[in-house]
Amino acid sequence: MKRTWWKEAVVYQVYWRSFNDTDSDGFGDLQGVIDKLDYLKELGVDVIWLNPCYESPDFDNGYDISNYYRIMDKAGDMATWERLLEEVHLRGMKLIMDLVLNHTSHEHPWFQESLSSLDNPKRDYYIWKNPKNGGPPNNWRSYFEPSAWTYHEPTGQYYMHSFAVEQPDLNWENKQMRQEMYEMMRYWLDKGIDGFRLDVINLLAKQAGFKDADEPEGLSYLGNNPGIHEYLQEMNEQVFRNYDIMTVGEIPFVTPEDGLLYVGEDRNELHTLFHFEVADDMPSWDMLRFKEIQKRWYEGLKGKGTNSQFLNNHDHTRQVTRFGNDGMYRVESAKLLATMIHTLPGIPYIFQGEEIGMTGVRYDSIDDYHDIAMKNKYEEEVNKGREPSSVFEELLPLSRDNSRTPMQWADVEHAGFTDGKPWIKVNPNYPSINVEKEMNESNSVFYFYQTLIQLRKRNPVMIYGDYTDLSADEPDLYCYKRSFEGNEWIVLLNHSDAINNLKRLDLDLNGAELILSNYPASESNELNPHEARIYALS
Ligand code: TEU
Repeated sequence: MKRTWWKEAVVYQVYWRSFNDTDSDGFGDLQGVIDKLDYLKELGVDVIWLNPCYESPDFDNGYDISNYYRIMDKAGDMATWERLLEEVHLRGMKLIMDLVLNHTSHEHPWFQESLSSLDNPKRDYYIWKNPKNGGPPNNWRSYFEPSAWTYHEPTGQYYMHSFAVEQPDLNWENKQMRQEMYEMMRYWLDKGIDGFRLDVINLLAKQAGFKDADEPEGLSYLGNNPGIHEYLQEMNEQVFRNYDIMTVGEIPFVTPEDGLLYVGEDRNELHTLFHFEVADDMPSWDMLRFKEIQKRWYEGLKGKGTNSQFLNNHDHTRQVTRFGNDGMYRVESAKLLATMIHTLPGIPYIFQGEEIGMTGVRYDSIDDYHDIAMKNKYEEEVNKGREPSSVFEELLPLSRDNSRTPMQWADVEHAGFTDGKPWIKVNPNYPSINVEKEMNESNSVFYFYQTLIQLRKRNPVMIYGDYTDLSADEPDLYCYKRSFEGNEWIVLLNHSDAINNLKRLDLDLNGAELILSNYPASESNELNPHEARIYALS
């Protein structure tokens, strides 16, 4: 496969509202990101993915945009954003913007106009349908609500929303609307950004006929519908192909076969994608299933398209809590997961705080949570007459707020995130888990990430290497080979609280050089709990 800068990149996701607050309003801001760019440079990442910071009433933390051309007050202003871009570039890094094209905010002027009458030209920018038997047009659920439809009394129709009521879906069949979107995308690209993370991009095309779903709970009818590839090819032709950028599509419900249609190098659509077979579909760690997913995606995209590797973003519980051990082996486990993500085929992503081994949270009351997905689900279940405390308990482990707590900079008030009152409570473990502490310990998770990133710069085998699983049936051990132009690496992972013996794997490590380990270097056949090793064979 052709070498490109974005295949070689390590991406760091900045959830700015929880990153660093400089104006004491309790929300992180763009100036706060600027102030921490040297920290990110020291970590060594190449690309920053900035969560949406456009004008928004913030029902879904910026994923409900009311003006694509302005910066949200909480984040700052356009001049600060421009300085951010400049400062990122000055440090030799790149910036990709998170863009939501499937829906807008209900406060977007297009939607406001769309509400005004059946024949307003903006009516067709959204998806409006007549009632069916006095109720919604079909039985579709939305991600955040029991129905994907909301009735608008004055005009007597329902509008569709794949997410919250405040996030009406756009009608991509409308050519005029598509052109306005492409123009807006060129506006940002002409400012010099280096690409986009495209929110739920596979949801743009809706199922023809809007028929009832057999399994409304599954939601998969919302995505990958006929017409999506025509839209993306048009977007590529009118926007992407004219810039040297990186595009990563968020694509739930996708198989490797379909994934290739989005990111195949001969397809002229997107560069890479996030699939959710792990983050959304695998509630807790399942090694055999994880290996099967890796194998299927590797084989599906091999030589033709580029995958992405991540275990959580701002929508999921932090990886060391959900998939590792955030108790007695937190440090080892955080390093093991990092080793895995950075050595499997695909572009590695780091979600802010992961590089210091931040963990999920558990607050006492639903009032401490802000996540609209969790809040709406709580209300829905409680309204069914269920016991509130058991609903709460059920929703805690996967609340999206688990990853949204403020970045832990130091053992000072509010973890050094803000001088004000943080919009969401700081994880109480900040005195022991924070950046300052990590920077003062040579064995820290931070320096382990730094080493992994440096290794990637010098060893194309981590990027372009073929992948072979050498441990398919092992429930705790994961061992694989990467090989590229005569270089062979072996990665050994013991994803378990127990010691595991390597002998079971029948490996020949004679003469192999130990490149990296999260324990003191050892030739032992016994792998310690959560031990990770990388060997070079040649
Ligand atoms: O998420 C899409 C989405 O809802 C899922 O793929 C996600 O993994 C799920 O919420 C897990 O609970 C994107 C954004 O990342 C998310 O923050 C937004 O709320 C959503 O789109 C709507 O724009």
